[in-house]
Amino acid sequence: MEPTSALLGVVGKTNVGKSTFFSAATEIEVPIENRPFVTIQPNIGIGYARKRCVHVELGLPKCDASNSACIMGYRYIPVKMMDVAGLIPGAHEGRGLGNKFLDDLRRSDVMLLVVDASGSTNEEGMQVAPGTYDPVNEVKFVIDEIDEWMYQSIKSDWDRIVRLASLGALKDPIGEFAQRVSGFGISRDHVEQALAKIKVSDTELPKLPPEDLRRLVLTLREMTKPMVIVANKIDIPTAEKNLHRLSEAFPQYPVIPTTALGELLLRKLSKKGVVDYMPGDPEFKIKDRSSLDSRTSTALEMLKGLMEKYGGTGVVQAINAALFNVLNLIAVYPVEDFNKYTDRQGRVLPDVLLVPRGSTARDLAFRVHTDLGRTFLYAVNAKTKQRVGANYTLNDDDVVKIVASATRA
Ligand SMILES: Nc1nc2c(ncn2[C@@H]2O[C@H](COP(=O)(O)OP(=O)(O)OP(=O)(O)O)[C@@H](O)[C@H]2O)c(=O)[nH]1
Ligand SMILES: [Mg+2]
Repeated sequence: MEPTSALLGVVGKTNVGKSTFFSAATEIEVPIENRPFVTIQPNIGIGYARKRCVHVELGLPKCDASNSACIMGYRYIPVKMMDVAGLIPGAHEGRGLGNKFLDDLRRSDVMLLVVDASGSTNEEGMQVAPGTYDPVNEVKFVIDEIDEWMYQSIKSDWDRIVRLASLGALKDPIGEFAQRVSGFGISRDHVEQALAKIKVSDTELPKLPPEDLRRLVLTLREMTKPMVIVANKIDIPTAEKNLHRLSEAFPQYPVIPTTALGELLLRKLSKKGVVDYMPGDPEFKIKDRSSLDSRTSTALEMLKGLMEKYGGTGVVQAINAALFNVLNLIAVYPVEDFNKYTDRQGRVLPDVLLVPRGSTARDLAFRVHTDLGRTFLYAVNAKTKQRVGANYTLNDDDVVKIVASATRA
């Protein structure tokens, strides 16, 4: 299955459950331990967002999902995830494992910032009595370290720009700057918008004092590395009181109550056939009680209550929040036959693509194939059977046939 083009980066303090979250989401076994700095090399895998499949709305008995899975009417849409080493305060000065490893996340589109909402690990990731460390503080220092990482890497390129400018060899400061930061997924548009936001003109750019460069980098980070706060360890009672504190302190980010440990347990037991659970469900059923020891039984009882309260374990909910709320992506189903909703091989709704809200029919054509985009003639909205033009703005769950003069290679 081809994942969507988005990359989700899993970041945070050390020993808060990043790898547990990653493992639960991707079903890849990775080292997990209750001590700081277990992860050193990044873990890369595919996680899934979940969305009601459009075949249900269309009244079809089933679909032939191919680039994603459709289970019980839900589409599981693959997305690339990367879990990296953990941070501690001062990482930018080389403390702990430093912050250089964040370079692996340069191209990430959104970050899942995992925080120990229960406050049972201190700044250094060492275990402490639950409720004694403040997760608001944790999120603050992690964001500061991310900002510092971005600032330091951009600053070294910046010094080269300043040198060019002093030699009178800088014709297009914005273009030069944008090119140097493009590795972060920052475009010229982003740079222009950020400069407008901090009220700096392009000619002033090469002469920016360090504080203003810092503001520019911060603005660019906010624009290009949006975040979801994964408030993990909600299975520990001290987490509850911190949830609204986190939301209050960071109103710009969704805060998703999560038990990565709970999701991991459910996926394992579901594979063994002990529980009936689909990732992202708000509940599960125990199929085979006899195979459970008393500890697992008690854990499941507690998990049941938690999931009722929060609507699930939070793992799939966090991925959904990242893709649908933060990145504002919508699902679109390209088809060949707009009456039968099939592709050329007669498969029903095989593919779903995630595109930014506001994308047009022509944008979709380009996503399917460059030739289709270039030779686009018109599209058909399969739900209404109406013809639409290149500038038609796609809606979530649209089913679309693209008609172009060059057929797909
Ligand atoms: N109670 C509870 N413990 C959790 C949860 N998620 C992870 N843990 C525990 O937290 C500890 C650290 O988990 P990891 O997933 O290794 O943490 P990490 O953030 O990847 O840590 P580093 O890679 O070392 O920075 C382990 O003992 C996990 O079992 C959770 O939701 N609830
Ligand atoms: Mg880890």
